[in-house]
Amino acid sequence: MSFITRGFTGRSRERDPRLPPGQTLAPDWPVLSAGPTPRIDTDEWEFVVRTENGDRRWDWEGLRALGIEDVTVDIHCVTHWSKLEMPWRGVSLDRIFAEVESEHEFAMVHSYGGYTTNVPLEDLLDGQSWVAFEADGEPLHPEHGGPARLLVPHLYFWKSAKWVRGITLMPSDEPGFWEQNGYHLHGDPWREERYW
Ligand SMILES: Nc1nc2c(c(=O)[nH]1)N[C@H]1C(S)=C(S)[C@@H](COP(=O)(O)O)O[C@H]1N2
Ligand SMILES: [Mo]
Repeated sequence: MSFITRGFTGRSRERDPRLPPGQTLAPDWPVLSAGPTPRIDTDEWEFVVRTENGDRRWDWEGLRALGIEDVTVDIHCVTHWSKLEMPWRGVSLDRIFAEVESEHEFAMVHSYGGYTTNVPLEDLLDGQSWVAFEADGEPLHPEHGGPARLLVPHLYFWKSAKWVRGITLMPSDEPGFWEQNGYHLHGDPWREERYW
């Protein structure tokens, strides 16, 4: 009997199992940007994948034509806030990389404004990341990375580059902007890969 009682009281204090260690729920959606918000018109927007074999380029309509997906995911910021079950719309990186030939296995993600972040290709493919242009049922606000940002929800949110403009594939892993400033090279929230 004492086992059942203990289990019952324990449960009421239990953390939401969807929250990684050290995270708490955000009441709203904070804005975290290292610099000013760039304004990019979708008429001028382009997305470029650069490899050892050259560049592959999509404009706004061309990228969307690859196929738009609706996904509902949890996001986790290294500054300890999370948002659960957020609806997003975007194009899977699987669809983009289906049109790219490369031997390289590491990606540097580039943003309008100069931000960069590194992600191994194995964390971008197989339904794990998107070029996203809607969240919470609305076009992405410029402060949140509109017109388009990367979405890699299984890694800390600094990997989800706002105002994304392309990806360069590399033969080995190299640190991006925050990674050069002490953030972890990989950034798995379930292993608390925050800093290094
Ligand atoms: N281009 C760019 N992307 C970025 C950042 C940035 O400063 N510039 N900040 C990162 C960090 S540290 C976080 S936590 C999230 C914040 O996204 P949000 O402002 O939409 O919440 O964007 C990430 N992507
Ligand atoms: Mo962050």
